[in-house]
Amino acid sequence: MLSRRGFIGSAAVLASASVVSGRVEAANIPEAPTTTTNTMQPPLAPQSGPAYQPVATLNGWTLPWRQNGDWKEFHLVAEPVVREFAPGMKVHLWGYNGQSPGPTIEVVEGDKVRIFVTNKLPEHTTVHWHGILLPNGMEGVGGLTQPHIKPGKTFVYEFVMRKSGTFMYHPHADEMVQMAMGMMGLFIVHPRDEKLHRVDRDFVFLMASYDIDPGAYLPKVNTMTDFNLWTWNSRVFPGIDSLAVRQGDRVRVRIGNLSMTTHPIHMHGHDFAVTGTDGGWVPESARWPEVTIDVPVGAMRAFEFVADEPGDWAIHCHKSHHTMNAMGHAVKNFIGVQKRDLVTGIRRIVSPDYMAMGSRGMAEMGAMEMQLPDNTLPMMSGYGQFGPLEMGGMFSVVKVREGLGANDYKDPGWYQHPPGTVAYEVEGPTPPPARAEGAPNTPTNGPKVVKPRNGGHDHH
Ligand SMILES: [Cu+2]
Repeated sequence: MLSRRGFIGSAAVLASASVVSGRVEAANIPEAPTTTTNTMQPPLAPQSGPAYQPVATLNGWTLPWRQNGDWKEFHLVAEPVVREFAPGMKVHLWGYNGQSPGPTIEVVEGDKVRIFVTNKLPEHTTVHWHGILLPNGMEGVGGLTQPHIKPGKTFVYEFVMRKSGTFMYHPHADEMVQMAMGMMGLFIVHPRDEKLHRVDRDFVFLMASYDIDPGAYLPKVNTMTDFNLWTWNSRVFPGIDSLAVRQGDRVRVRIGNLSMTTHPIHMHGHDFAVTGTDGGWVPESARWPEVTIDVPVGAMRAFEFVADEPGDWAIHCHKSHHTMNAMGHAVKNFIGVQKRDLVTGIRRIVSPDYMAMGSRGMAEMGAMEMQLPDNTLPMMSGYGQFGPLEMGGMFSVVKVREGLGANDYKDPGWYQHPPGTVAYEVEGPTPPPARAEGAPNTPTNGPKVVKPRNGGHDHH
């Protein structure tokens, strides 16, 4: 049992004594819990020590630990896993304890943490504890600070949590491949003082990107920029859990970015304060208001707000291609082109399945039942109470409701709007759409622009 007195009074003595005992105990490897479920597991409330508010890992879970003397012991197993990105698509990834991302590790400032890492991958690995202050030899850079963990071997990491905050873990061995294969997890350290940075709900997720050909099960690991699936905790909309919030709750969202580009995460309906990075808590006097927070590559951001606005509020990456699933970027802009007139001819030449699309934008694809290869998600999908959402990728909904139970994270369904508070249609004459003079006419583009007969610059 961890005691506050022991930590504050004799931390140095305990640390040196337990390094010795650690070597002895290392042979006694704790069991490694595993899960293959895609739905959020109930947050793991602390059984001893400070009564912190446990984090809610979207579509994920928190790794149970074993108390062994002064040490909290965890066991991570690096291994091949199958992750469903959304119903209709499963991906062969590498992860930890049955899932990608791996389970969230959750501890308290001052804890002595011992993490066993077993490698069941076909190649060597290490685990780097991103952002955590620890002895150099414990930080997991293969070749630099430790020998690699060979397949079949188990290594032990031991360190004392010197500060609270929002961190992550990932390999520092064959990184390009191992991170492209989904190896990553969250590492949350709660303050020892229960009242510090206290919130009622604390959501966490990691952002990643994958390049998976339609119909394929394996990401292309060499892709540098042209990814086609943008994930939160290795899930895409509509497969991402909604964030159920009780009206009036103080809410924190912690986001890490292990993809290859930045993600400006935008939340509707509230403004929030940026309260933390993987470097620590932002001092109260330095917090700034936002509705969008750009999360740089290899970084974490935490923001907080009071959920005082009931409703279904979108939360999403503001790069619009990141709220879509795999698509062909080479598609031309056909807005205004009457492809319908050409389709019979094209079908004769190209394929009887050819479809005329894009003449009025791409929204029609949100509701279309298209023939897709097996194990492929539509470019955009998902339905709300008013129709198709035309989204994919990095998109979810913050559902603020009156009277939810504390720690009730179940999807509360769609928001019941009070009468007279939904945008509505009116009828009446509207002006014709604008069109540049001289641009070729198509019947869909409103009134004909009449060209002057002997219009000055036309020569024949
Ligand atoms: Cu993005």
